[in-house]
Amino acid sequence: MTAVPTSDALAPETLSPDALEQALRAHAERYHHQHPLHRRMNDGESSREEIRGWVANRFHYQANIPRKDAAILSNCPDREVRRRWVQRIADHDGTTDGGGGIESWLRLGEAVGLSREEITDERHLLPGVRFAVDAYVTFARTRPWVEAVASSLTELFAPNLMAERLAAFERHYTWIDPAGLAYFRTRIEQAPRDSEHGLEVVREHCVTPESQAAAIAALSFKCDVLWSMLDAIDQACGGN
Ligand code: AHQ
Repeated sequence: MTAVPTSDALAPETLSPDALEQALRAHAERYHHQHPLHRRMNDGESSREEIRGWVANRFHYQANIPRKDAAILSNCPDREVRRRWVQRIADHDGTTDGGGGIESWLRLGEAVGLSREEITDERHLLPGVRFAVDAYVTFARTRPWVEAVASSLTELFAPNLMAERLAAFERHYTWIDPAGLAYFRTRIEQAPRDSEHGLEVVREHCVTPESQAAAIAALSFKCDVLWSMLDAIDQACGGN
Protein backbone atom coordinates (compact mmCIF):
# COMPACT_ATOMS: atom_id res chain seq x y z
CA MET A 1 0.00 0.00 0.00
CA THR A 2 1.75 3.24 -1.03
CA ALA A 3 1.54 5.99 1.55
CA VAL A 4 -0.66 8.86 0.46
CA PRO A 5 1.41 12.04 0.92
CA THR A 6 -0.23 14.26 3.51
CA SER A 7 -0.43 17.98 2.91
CA ASP A 8 2.54 18.30 5.32
CA ALA A 9 4.63 16.09 3.09
CA LEU A 10 3.81 18.42 0.18
CA ALA A 11 4.20 21.67 2.15
CA PRO A 12 7.58 23.29 1.48
CA GLU A 13 9.89 23.35 4.48
CA THR A 14 10.91 26.56 6.28
CA LEU A 15 14.70 26.83 6.07
CA SER A 16 16.76 27.71 9.14
CA PRO A 17 18.41 31.17 8.88
CA ASP A 18 21.75 29.47 8.19
CA ALA A 19 20.24 27.27 5.47
CA LEU A 20 18.60 30.34 3.91
CA GLU A 21 21.93 32.19 3.97
CA GLN A 22 23.58 29.17 2.35
CA ALA A 23 20.96 29.19 -0.42
CA LEU A 24 21.53 32.89 -0.99
CA ARG A 25 25.32 32.56 -1.03
CA ALA A 26 25.03 29.76 -3.60
CA HIS A 27 24.21 32.50 -6.12
CA ALA A 28 27.91 33.36 -6.15
CA GLU A 29 27.97 30.91 -9.05
CA ARG A 30 25.73 33.23 -11.08
CA TYR A 31 27.42 36.48 -10.08
CA HIS A 32 28.77 38.71 -12.84
CA HIS A 33 32.43 38.21 -11.89
CA GLN A 34 32.07 35.14 -14.15
CA HIS A 35 30.88 37.15 -17.15
CA PRO A 36 33.30 37.07 -20.14
CA LEU A 37 33.54 40.87 -20.12
CA HIS A 38 34.66 40.96 -16.47
CA ARG A 39 37.01 38.00 -17.00
CA ARG A 40 38.58 39.78 -20.00
CA MET A 41 38.80 43.04 -18.01
CA ASN A 42 40.41 41.40 -14.99
CA ASP A 43 42.85 39.52 -17.23
CA GLY A 44 44.06 42.84 -18.63
CA GLU A 45 42.59 42.15 -22.09
CA SER A 46 40.00 44.95 -22.35
CA SER A 47 40.54 47.64 -24.95
CA ARG A 48 40.35 51.32 -24.06
CA GLU A 49 37.08 51.51 -26.01
CA GLU A 50 35.60 48.62 -24.06
CA ILE A 51 36.58 50.15 -20.71
CA ARG A 52 35.15 53.52 -21.75
CA GLY A 53 31.90 51.82 -22.85
CA TRP A 54 31.71 49.91 -19.55
CA VAL A 55 32.33 53.04 -17.43
CA ALA A 56 29.83 55.14 -19.41
CA ASN A 57 27.10 52.48 -19.17
CA ARG A 58 27.71 51.54 -15.54
CA PHE A 59 27.11 55.22 -14.71
CA HIS A 60 23.39 54.63 -15.35
CA TYR A 61 23.48 51.85 -12.74
CA GLN A 62 25.41 53.93 -10.20
CA ALA A 63 23.20 57.00 -10.68
CA ASN A 64 20.08 54.88 -10.06
CA ILE A 65 21.27 53.10 -6.91
CA PRO A 66 20.17 55.98 -4.61
CA ARG A 67 16.73 56.00 -6.28
CA LYS A 68 16.50 52.23 -5.76
CA ASP A 69 17.48 52.64 -2.11
CA ALA A 70 15.02 55.52 -1.65
CA ALA A 71 12.29 53.20 -3.00
CA ILE A 72 13.21 50.61 -0.37
CA LEU A 73 13.13 53.30 2.35
CA SER A 74 9.72 54.50 1.19
CA ASN A 75 8.33 50.95 1.42
CA CYS A 76 10.04 49.99 4.69
CA PRO A 77 7.98 50.45 7.92
CA ASP A 78 10.91 49.61 10.22
CA ARG A 79 12.64 52.71 11.67
CA GLU A 80 15.76 50.81 12.73
CA VAL A 81 16.23 49.36 9.24
CA ARG A 82 15.63 52.79 7.63
CA ARG A 83 18.12 54.44 10.00
CA ARG A 84 20.88 52.14 8.67
CA TRP A 85 19.68 51.84 5.08
CA VAL A 86 19.61 55.62 4.51
CA GLN A 87 23.45 55.69 4.71
CA ARG A 88 23.53 54.11 1.25
CA ILE A 89 22.04 57.25 -0.28
CA ALA A 90 24.71 59.50 1.25
CA ASP A 91 27.40 56.99 0.11
CA HIS A 92 26.37 57.53 -3.50
CA ASP A 93 25.01 61.07 -3.58
CA GLY A 94 27.55 62.43 -1.11
CA THR A 95 26.69 64.93 1.60
CA THR A 96 28.48 67.89 0.03
CA ASP A 97 29.37 69.06 -3.49
CA GLY A 98 32.14 66.89 -4.89
CA GLY A 99 31.52 63.96 -2.54
CA GLY A 100 29.95 60.54 -2.90
CA GLY A 101 30.24 57.51 -5.17
CA ILE A 102 28.50 59.02 -8.19
CA GLU A 103 31.04 61.86 -8.17
CA SER A 104 33.84 59.30 -7.87
CA TRP A 105 32.40 57.41 -10.82
CA LEU A 106 32.44 60.62 -12.89
CA ARG A 107 36.12 61.02 -11.96
CA LEU A 108 36.70 57.42 -13.07
CA GLY A 109 35.06 58.43 -16.35
CA GLU A 110 37.43 61.37 -16.76
CA ALA A 111 40.37 59.10 -15.92
CA VAL A 112 39.45 56.73 -18.77
CA GLY A 113 39.06 59.63 -21.21
CA LEU A 114 35.35 60.42 -21.09
CA SER A 115 34.04 63.94 -20.50
CA ARG A 116 31.63 64.46 -17.61
CA GLU A 117 29.12 65.76 -20.13
CA GLU A 118 29.13 62.63 -22.33
CA ILE A 119 28.70 60.48 -19.21
CA THR A 120 25.85 62.48 -17.70
CA ASP A 121 23.99 63.06 -20.97
CA GLU A 122 24.05 59.25 -21.40
CA ARG A 123 24.78 59.45 -25.14
CA HIS A 124 26.63 56.09 -24.83
CA LEU A 125 23.84 54.36 -22.82
CA LEU A 126 22.84 51.06 -24.41
CA PRO A 127 19.17 49.93 -24.52
CA GLY A 128 20.01 46.66 -22.72
CA VAL A 129 21.69 48.54 -19.87
CA ARG A 130 18.86 51.04 -19.58
CA PHE A 131 16.24 48.31 -19.43
CA ALA A 132 18.15 46.18 -16.91
CA VAL A 133 18.77 49.11 -14.57
CA ASP A 134 15.23 50.39 -14.87
CA ALA A 135 13.93 46.86 -14.15
CA TYR A 136 16.00 46.91 -10.94
CA VAL A 137 14.59 50.28 -9.82
CA THR A 138 11.04 49.19 -10.70
CA PHE A 139 11.58 45.96 -8.74
CA ALA A 140 12.54 47.99 -5.65
CA ARG A 141 9.55 50.29 -6.09
CA THR A 142 6.95 47.57 -6.62
CA ARG A 143 8.05 44.43 -4.72
CA PRO A 144 7.77 43.99 -0.92
CA TRP A 145 10.67 45.89 0.67
CA VAL A 146 12.37 42.74 2.06
CA GLU A 147 12.55 41.27 -1.45
CA ALA A 148 14.24 44.46 -2.65
CA VAL A 149 16.69 44.14 0.27
CA ALA A 150 17.37 40.53 -0.80
CA SER A 151 18.06 41.67 -4.37
CA SER A 152 20.90 43.90 -3.10
CA LEU A 153 22.71 40.83 -1.68
CA THR A 154 24.73 40.42 -4.87
CA GLU A 155 27.04 42.65 -2.83
CA LEU A 156 27.93 39.59 -0.75
CA PHE A 157 30.10 38.67 -3.74
CA ALA A 158 31.29 42.17 -4.72
CA PRO A 159 34.36 42.73 -2.50
CA ASN A 160 36.42 39.96 -4.12
CA LEU A 161 35.49 41.19 -7.58
CA MET A 162 36.33 44.80 -6.67
CA ALA A 163 39.71 43.83 -5.21
CA GLU A 164 40.53 41.77 -8.30
CA ARG A 165 39.39 44.60 -10.56
CA LEU A 166 41.41 47.21 -8.67
CA ALA A 167 44.55 45.06 -8.92
CA ALA A 168 43.90 44.46 -12.63
CA PHE A 169 43.43 48.16 -13.37
CA GLU A 170 46.58 49.11 -11.47
CA ARG A 171 48.60 46.37 -13.22
CA HIS A 172 47.25 46.28 -16.77
CA TYR A 173 45.65 49.66 -17.43
CA THR A 174 48.41 52.04 -16.43
CA TRP A 175 47.01 54.60 -18.89
CA ILE A 176 44.27 55.25 -16.30
CA ASP A 177 45.23 57.71 -13.56
CA PRO A 178 45.13 55.61 -10.33
CA ALA A 179 43.33 58.49 -8.61
CA GLY A 180 40.38 57.64 -10.86
CA LEU A 181 40.06 54.25 -9.12
CA ALA A 182 39.00 55.78 -5.80
CA TYR A 183 35.44 54.50 -6.26
CA PHE A 184 36.52 50.87 -6.06
CA ARG A 185 38.72 51.48 -3.02
CA THR A 186 35.77 53.04 -1.16
CA ARG A 187 33.34 50.37 -2.31
CA ILE A 188 35.57 47.57 -1.01
CA GLU A 189 34.93 49.04 2.45
CA GLN A 190 31.23 49.86 2.02
CA ALA A 191 30.02 46.66 0.31
CA PRO A 192 30.66 44.29 3.26
CA ARG A 193 28.95 46.69 5.66
CA ASP A 194 25.93 46.94 3.36
CA SER A 195 25.63 43.22 2.60
CA GLU A 196 25.98 42.36 6.31
CA HIS A 197 22.97 44.58 7.07
CA GLY A 198 20.98 43.23 4.12
CA LEU A 199 21.65 39.66 5.20
CA GLU A 200 20.61 40.45 8.78
CA VAL A 201 17.28 41.84 7.48
CA VAL A 202 16.58 38.85 5.22
CA ARG A 203 17.52 36.28 7.92
CA GLU A 204 15.23 38.04 10.42
CA HIS A 205 12.23 38.70 8.16
CA CYS A 206 12.15 35.70 5.80
CA VAL A 207 10.77 33.02 8.11
CA THR A 208 8.18 31.30 5.92
CA PRO A 209 8.75 29.07 2.86
CA GLU A 210 7.08 31.71 0.67
CA SER A 211 9.15 34.68 1.89
CA GLN A 212 12.35 32.62 1.71
CA ALA A 213 11.60 31.51 -1.85
CA ALA A 214 10.85 35.14 -2.76
CA ALA A 215 14.17 36.32 -1.30
CA ILE A 216 16.09 33.68 -3.26
CA ALA A 217 14.18 34.61 -6.43
CA ALA A 218 14.96 38.31 -5.83
CA LEU A 219 18.70 37.59 -5.66
CA SER A 220 18.47 35.45 -8.78
CA PHE A 221 16.67 38.32 -10.56
CA LYS A 222 19.44 40.74 -9.56
CA CYS A 223 22.12 38.37 -10.88
CA ASP A 224 20.24 38.51 -14.18
CA VAL A 225 20.13 42.33 -14.05
CA LEU A 226 23.92 42.54 -13.65
CA TRP A 227 24.57 39.80 -16.22
CA SER A 228 22.36 41.34 -18.89
CA MET A 229 24.01 44.75 -18.43
CA LEU A 230 27.34 43.14 -19.29
CA ASP A 231 25.81 41.21 -22.20
CA ALA A 232 24.72 44.52 -23.74
CA ILE A 233 28.10 46.19 -23.17
CA ASP A 234 29.99 43.10 -24.38
CA GLN A 235 27.89 42.95 -27.55
CA ALA A 236 28.39 46.66 -28.28
CA CYS A 237 31.99 47.15 -27.10
CA GLY A 238 33.43 43.66 -26.67
CA GLY A 239 36.59 42.93 -28.54
CA ASN A 240 36.86 46.53 -29.79
O1 AHQ B 1 29.09 50.02 -7.07
C1 AHQ B 1 28.11 49.15 -6.70
C2 AHQ B 1 27.11 49.53 -5.84
O2 AHQ B 1 27.09 50.77 -5.33
C3 AHQ B 1 26.11 48.61 -5.53
C4 AHQ B 1 24.93 48.78 -4.66
C5 AHQ B 1 24.42 47.36 -4.52
C6 AHQ B 1 22.92 47.25 -4.61
O3 AHQ B 1 22.25 47.91 -3.79
O4 AHQ B 1 22.42 46.50 -5.46
N1 AHQ B 1 25.08 46.62 -5.58
C7 AHQ B 1 26.13 47.33 -6.05
C8 AHQ B 1 27.14 46.93 -6.92
C9 AHQ B 1 28.15 47.86 -7.24
N2 AHQ B 1 29.18 47.56 -8.08
C10 AHQ B 1 29.12 46.35 -8.88
C11 AHQ B 1 30.47 46.10 -9.55
O5 AHQ B 1 30.68 45.01 -10.07
O6 AHQ B 1 31.25 47.06 -9.58
C12 AHQ B 1 28.60 45.23 -8.03
C13 AHQ B 1 27.17 45.59 -7.63
C14 AHQ B 1 26.52 44.45 -6.93
O7 AHQ B 1 27.21 43.49 -6.56
O8 AHQ B 1 25.27 44.43 -6.84
